[in-house]
Amino acid sequence: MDLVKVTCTDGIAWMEIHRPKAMNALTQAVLTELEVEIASLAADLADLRVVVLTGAGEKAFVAGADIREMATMTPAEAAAFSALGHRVLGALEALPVPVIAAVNGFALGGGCELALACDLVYAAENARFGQPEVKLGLIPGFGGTQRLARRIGPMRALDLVVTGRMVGAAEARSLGLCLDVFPADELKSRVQTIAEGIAAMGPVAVRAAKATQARGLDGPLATGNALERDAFALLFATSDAREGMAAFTEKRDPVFQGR
Ligand code: DAK
Repeated sequence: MDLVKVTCTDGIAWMEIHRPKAMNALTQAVLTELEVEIASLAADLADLRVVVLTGAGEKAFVAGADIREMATMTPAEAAAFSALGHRVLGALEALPVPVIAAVNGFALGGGCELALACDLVYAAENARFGQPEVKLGLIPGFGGTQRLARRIGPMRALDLVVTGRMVGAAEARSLGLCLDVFPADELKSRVQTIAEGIAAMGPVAVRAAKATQARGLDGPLATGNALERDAFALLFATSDAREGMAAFTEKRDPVFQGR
């Protein structure tokens, strides 16, 4: 245990993958622990506002699935491993609050896929992203052939997947793999400030925004717009929306209750 460390303060939960000697590579044990921690956050959502995922140490966010563990897998074991990864990343993505990746170094293979399952990605200047599975005679197994294309477009995604090349933080930003790049020693504090900014917004509205966008992207635009209309209207039944609009007209800061 203790391969994933979680601390939660004022509604902001930091989850740290903790295997620094192996560049935080994802074993079945790490993924299983991550699944337990995500389920535990999902079971106690009342005060949760934002989740931040990062890696222990200064070198790696996550350098991929653990190659040593994969080296002896049978096809059936590989299928189970891939299913576990998909389940965990799906659970992370499905958390109702925004999930931020603070990429503090290598985000390769399964590590890049983990970042892709996060809503917002920020990187340290020393971060390096890539899907190097083809170098091992493999393809991405935790959604990299799917989420990457959806996030940065199919041509840019396939370039990374078939060349296996690593990109630095600046190129990652220009590709749309991360939103912004910070000096390594500022990454945590900058991401914390961003998380606090989100946590100060109307909590019901923030969740509605995430859910509406995600559901809308799964279908045609007209369906997405209909979902937005319903969610927008529903927010007028919340005291937070009344408070937010009253605070604006009264020229004061809103005090949101999360209902
Ligand atoms: N797995 C296991 N150990 C790893 C690792 C990894 N992915 N990455 C690093 N390590 C370990 C190294 O083996 C080394 O351990 P010791 O030798 O000290 O015991 C330690 O971390 C420090 O690494 P280095 O000495 O190599 O450090 P460097 O700074 O020189 O290099 C590096 C850092 C990140 C560039 C290098 O370690 C590297 O290239 N690592 C491998 C990166 C990689 O190829 N990642 C993608 C993994 S493949 C699927 C399911 C899942 C997947 C695919 C299919 N199906 C079921 C179908 C996913 C695949 C992947 O993620």
